[in-house]
Formats: sequence, C-alpha cells, structure tokens
Amino acid sequence: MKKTLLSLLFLTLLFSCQEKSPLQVDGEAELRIVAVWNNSAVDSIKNFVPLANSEMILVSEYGIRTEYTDESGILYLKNIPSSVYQISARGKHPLDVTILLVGNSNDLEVLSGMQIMDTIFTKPISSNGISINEIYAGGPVNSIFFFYDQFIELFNSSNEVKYLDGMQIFRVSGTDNSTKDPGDDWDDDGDIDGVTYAFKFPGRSGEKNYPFEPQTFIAIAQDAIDHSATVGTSIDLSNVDWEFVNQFNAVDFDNPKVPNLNSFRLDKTSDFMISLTSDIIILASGVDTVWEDGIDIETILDGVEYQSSNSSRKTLDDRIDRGWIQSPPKYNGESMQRREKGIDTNDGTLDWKVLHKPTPGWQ
Ligand SMILES: [Ca+2]
Ligand SMILES: [Ca+2]
Ligand SMILES: [Ca+2]
Ligand SMILES: [Ca+2]
Repeated sequence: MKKTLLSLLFLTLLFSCQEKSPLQVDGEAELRIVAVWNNSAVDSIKNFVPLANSEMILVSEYGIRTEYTDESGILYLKNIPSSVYQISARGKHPLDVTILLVGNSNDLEVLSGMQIMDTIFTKPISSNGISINEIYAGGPVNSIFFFYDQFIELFNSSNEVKYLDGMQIFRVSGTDNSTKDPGDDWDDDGDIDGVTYAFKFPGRSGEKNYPFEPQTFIAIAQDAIDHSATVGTSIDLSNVDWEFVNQFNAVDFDNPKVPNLNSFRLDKTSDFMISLTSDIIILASGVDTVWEDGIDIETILDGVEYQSSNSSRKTLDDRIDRGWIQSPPKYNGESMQRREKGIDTNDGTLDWKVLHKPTPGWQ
C-alpha cells in the first residue's frame, strides 16, 4: 500500500508538470483524490487504508462543492474549472464511528488540461475545549437595514464542565495605519492587535460561578429580544443564554431575564455589533485583561475571520486560524456554522459552512 501511495505521489508530480497549451478552454482538468487513514495501530503493514464514503469539500473561487469518495476511498472528477483548491476529506473512523477523521490539502493548483492526483492523509480530530460554533451576522431578509438579531454561539466539546467566568469576546477590525491589519501581531510580541470591541462574562478567569455544561451550546445575542416582532423574517432571541449589553450605552436593550456580557473597553458605547459580511471574532480565556496592548495568543481559545469575497485578504494571524469563512450575502437570513459541532482544525475555510437558517443554541 505504501508503495502505491509513493507512486501516486510521483504521478501527482508528473501530471502537475504536464501543463498543456494555454489554448485549452477552462474546465478540462481531471482530479483524482484518495483519502486514507493511518491504520498502523491495528496493522503494521497496511499503514494507510482508503477512507471509503468520506465527505470531500472543495473550496475555490467558484464556491464550495461537496462530493464523496467511493468504496475505494477515491474521488474522481472530470471537467473541473481551473482554480486554486482547498480540499478537505472528512469521514467517520471505520473502527469507531464516534471519532472523526479529517485531512486537508491546501492550495492545490488546478489548470486546464491537467490530470491531478492527490492523496489526503486524514487524522483523528479530538475537540476538547470551547469554540466559537456559529456566527450569525448578516441580518434577516429585509429592506430596512435591520441587523440587530446578530448572535454568536459557543460549544463546549469537552466532557467536563467548563466555566465562563471572565471569558472575553472581541471584535477585531481595527487598523493602526495602512501597514497594520486587524488580527495581525503588529509588534511581533505574541499577541494580536486591532481590538474594536471588548466584552466579557462576569467575574474573573479561574472563578467557578458560570458553568458551561459539556457537549452543550450557548447562544449570545446582540439583544435578547424576539426580533420577529420587528421584522417578520427575523428570529426570536428572547430565550438565549446570554446577551451583550454595553453598560456605557443608556439605550442598549437589557433583558432582565438574560445575563449580560458587559464591555470593558471604556471608550466605546457601541453594542457588540459586528460587520455583516467581514470581520474577526476572538474568544479568550480572560487571563489577559489588558486589551490595549493586544490579546496574548496563548490566552485565545478560538478565533475566526469571515470575508465576503475570496479576493479579500485574510489578516488574522495564522497561529489562530489558517483560513477564513466565505460569508453569505448581507440581509439574506443566512448564518455561518462549523460543519461538525466544535470541530476546529484551525482552518476556517474548510471547518465552516453557510446555513440557510440560523440555529441559535443547537446544531
Ligand atoms: Ca445589546
Ligand atoms: Ca440582560
Ligand atoms: Ca494584553
Ligand atoms: Ca447553531
């Protein structure tokens, strides 16, 4: 099997070099991808075994395409358009369906006329912490510029109770000057800069007053109101777990039945309003309480960037996430969520998908 793989890799190189004349029209490339998993713990000879019926997600400038490998772990596609592809293979572990196997192939360049072979080596993914699981930013279907029904959802994918005390949620969209981008480490000192809004759960990191039960979600609303009363196509957020309330803003709505995350950026009176189509959201432990000099990377639990167009430049530091989510159009009622709850391979491009309807507190 190993030998076969080596020859596959060799063929990949060989075919990659066979670029044909530029006269050929777009869409004549062929792609043969094999997904494999490492079986060495079970069988020391057959190290890599095909992953049958696994989901294959292909992301390119043409959008996101989902296919499946066959019984031999192979996906064969003809007539695919020229582009640079990010490809993710995801499947259930053949010996334990509770384990997800994930492998990614990044920046695969496909040109017309090419026959490309690629092998994706999948690995078991364990998720054992708190992650940002859904971002609903774009607003419902409406023509009055209504987007106050935004929410962020977290998931505790561990098997233990975690505590929210002191945890922080940031919007990171600030630039210092033309050379410094949001979510980048401006001074190369191990933190990310560009904090626009800084909100936190009550208390301090290490305290244990606000439990987050294992394998559960929490939804945090911009305002915990039944927004469908204002805009019929919107959603009811009156029963969410938490809401953002900027205590320096006298008119920010405060549902007394829903506990609050307050602002700790004293110079801002805005509610936690995020861009409808492109922004960076950071979740941090709360150990670093000083946002002004940047958020220490080691305290960041999760961070994601979403962008409306793949010509936009990703600016979030790669140590937080290597990819970015392609956001749905604004005022379209669509949301962004992880493909599998809590599963974070630190590649937002492949880990997330667009939902036709938001799902606050569930998946
Ligand atoms: Ca609010
Ligand atoms: Ca409240
Ligand atoms: Ca800091
Ligand atoms: Ca959800």
